[in-house]
Amino acid sequence: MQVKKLAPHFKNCCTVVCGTLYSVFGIKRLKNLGNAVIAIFTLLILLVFTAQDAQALILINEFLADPAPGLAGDANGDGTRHSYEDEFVEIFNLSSEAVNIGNWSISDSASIRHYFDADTLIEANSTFVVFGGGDEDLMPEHWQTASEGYLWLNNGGDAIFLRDENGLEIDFVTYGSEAGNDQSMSRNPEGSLGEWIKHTDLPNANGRLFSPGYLINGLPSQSAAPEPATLVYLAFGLGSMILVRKR
Ligand SMILES: [Ca+2]
Ligand SMILES: [Ca+2]
Ligand SMILES: [Ca+2]
Repeated sequence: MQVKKLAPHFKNCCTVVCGTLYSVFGIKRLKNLGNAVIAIFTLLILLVFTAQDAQALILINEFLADPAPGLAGDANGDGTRHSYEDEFVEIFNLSSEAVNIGNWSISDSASIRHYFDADTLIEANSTFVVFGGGDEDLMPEHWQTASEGYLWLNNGGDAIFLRDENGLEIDFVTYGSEAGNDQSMSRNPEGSLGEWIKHTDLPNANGRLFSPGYLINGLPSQSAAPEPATLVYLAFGLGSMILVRKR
């Protein structure tokens, strides 16, 4: 299984560089019109990259390709076990701000299986779940059903892609036959970029086959993924220190 990680690091570097440029050129000689233009320009770039960083902190956290037989496989809780309707993909917002994922998509290896409703919000440090199907009247607000029919997650191996409204890949996972064991696959720790394991192997799973819409062990340590705001403050602080030293 693989996770695309390079884009967030690149964006974080750009955020620091832009923030420092703004602090040095934008504050020191603000009376100079040319430098004022540079300051505004770099600030706009900073804001753009900060917004994109928030998107980069959305990840695929859990998926169920193979619902167990009988009611044990009724992941969407509608009282019926269905091979395709009870499949699901759970995503997680690792950032400290809500993110609009309207018109984002989920695909398998064959085609797009779901478009998120317009203006869908995933709250900070929260999950959002897409099921293959089921009775939407029974579902919480942070659940949706696949807009294009089912999710069609093959039990013996497949891929899942999460893309934004522009088709930019936010996260993906590829898997093999390990996902065909009557239970979901989950990140470990949950809500992180950690390894994928069988759900029952999660700490404190206590035999639970899935956990759509929540994390069994609560939020992971935030140290593995710096908040965008932290990076912005760091950049401004560094720039200000340089400015003071030059005065
Ligand atoms: Ca399946
Ligand atoms: Ca069901
Ligand atoms: Ca879960």
